[in-house]
Amino acid sequence: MLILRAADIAPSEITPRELYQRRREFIKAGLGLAAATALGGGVLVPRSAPAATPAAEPRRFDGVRKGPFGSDEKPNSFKDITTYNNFYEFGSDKESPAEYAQAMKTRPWTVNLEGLVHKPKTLDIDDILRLAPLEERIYRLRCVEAWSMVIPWVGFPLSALLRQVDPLGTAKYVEFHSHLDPRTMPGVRLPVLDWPYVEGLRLDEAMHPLTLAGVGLYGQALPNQNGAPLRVVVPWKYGFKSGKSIVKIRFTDKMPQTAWMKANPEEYGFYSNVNPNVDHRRWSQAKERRIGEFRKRQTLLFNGYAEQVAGLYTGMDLARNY
Ligand SMILES: Nc1nc2c(c(=O)[nH]1)N[C@H]1C(S)=C(S)[C@@H](COP(=O)(O)O)O[C@H]1N2
Ligand SMILES: [Mo]
Repeated sequence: MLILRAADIAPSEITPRELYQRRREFIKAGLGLAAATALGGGVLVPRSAPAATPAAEPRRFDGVRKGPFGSDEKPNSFKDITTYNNFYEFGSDKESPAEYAQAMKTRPWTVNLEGLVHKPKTLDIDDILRLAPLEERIYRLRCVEAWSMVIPWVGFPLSALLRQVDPLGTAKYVEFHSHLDPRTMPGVRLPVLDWPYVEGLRLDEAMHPLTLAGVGLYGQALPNQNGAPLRVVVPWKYGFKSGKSIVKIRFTDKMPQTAWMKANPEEYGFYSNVNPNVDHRRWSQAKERRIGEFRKRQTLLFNGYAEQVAGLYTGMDLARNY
């Protein structure tokens, strides 16, 4: 996900002159563009900017039952999961989201469900939390950058939320729009992506029983840096397909133009199913490093969920539909 150098931004996205001018603004704003390396380069956000408000008492969920499809692997620690994050709106290095996302207000919070549906609705997050029994599901998360974690999510099947608006027969895709607030999100001052962060799934992928509306982890409400108060969790795809802090869900008949596809269509395809045999343009996807380990693990087709999801792609060339 490292499109941080001016040279990496598609020329169609931005002219050199614009970039030069905007770059000067970032420098004035104290947001230098750090040179990126192939992996792990990041935009440095000054440590002084928005004052971190003390984290409110985390909300614990009662009566969370064990859901299906859980991995029996040992989850990463709460600390790893909440301090090593990708949430570019809060800066593109792994530590920034834990600090800056504390300024994001997650109440009141509504989610608009619109587009090709019979009953468009705006739902309050506290009503969404009551739509379906909450489940714990321990899923692997495989980032496109070739690291992985195991996360004990709390959530419910996303299908229960999507059904609220009764999609039309013509709806074939769903778009997920993340919250955008330049006042609390220092990362959006950088032209890394065309904000807001937009992701998308085919409707059948979004309705699949593995796909979660994620609302928590380790038995408590999602920390802001993990996408509070509502995020998507699609465990067989690279992590960037799972948008955080969702405010809008739009049903369409056209394949959505996602933020990463717009930024670099050669590197980030619409499907982005985890696949050890289809390399990223700039690195192999055959192996991954589990956060907290040194040795490399083999990456599994569909991140180990082939039994559940391979049928969604019958007859499709996975190298072409990357
Ligand atoms: N809105 C938004 N959603 C996002 C991202 C982001 O930068 N912005 N990063 C994605 C990437 S690349 C990954 S790997 C996962 C990371 O989720 P985690 O920090 O909860 O582990 O969130 C995804 N969702
Ligand atoms: Mo990622």
